[in-house]
Amino acid sequence: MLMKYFVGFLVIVALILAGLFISSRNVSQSAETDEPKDESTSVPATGIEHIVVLTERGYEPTEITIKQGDRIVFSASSDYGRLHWPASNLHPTHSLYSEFDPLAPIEPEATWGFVFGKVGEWRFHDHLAPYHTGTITVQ
Ligand SMILES: [Cu+2]
Repeated sequence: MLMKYFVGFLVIVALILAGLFISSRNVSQSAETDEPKDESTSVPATGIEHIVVLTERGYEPTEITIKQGDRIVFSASSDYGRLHWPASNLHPTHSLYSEFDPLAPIEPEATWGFVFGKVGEWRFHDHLAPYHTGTITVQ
């Protein structure tokens, strides 16, 4: 009699595990199909990195031309000493290139890197000091 309950218990555990396995597979499959099909955003990274520094005088350089798939690392100079937040225009929504936005302030000594997958001329600003602006041209 006990054995019968034990077998029943095992069957239930097996069904739960199977259900979890199937649902986790469905989640990962739907995540894959939800990926953007836009070719401009799925371009492989080139591995080339550029540095743009925010200083008291603004971004240095203020204009930079890079290749599609290049990465730009945004940092703040030691004299700047405040939180920084590079982001796509337009302020405050950052809607022109919404992925180009760390979505949170960056610590003064920390950097934030972004791979530019979309060709275009992208104007940007510091979200916390929006009078500091620049332009990134992606070819
Ligand atoms: Cu902004």
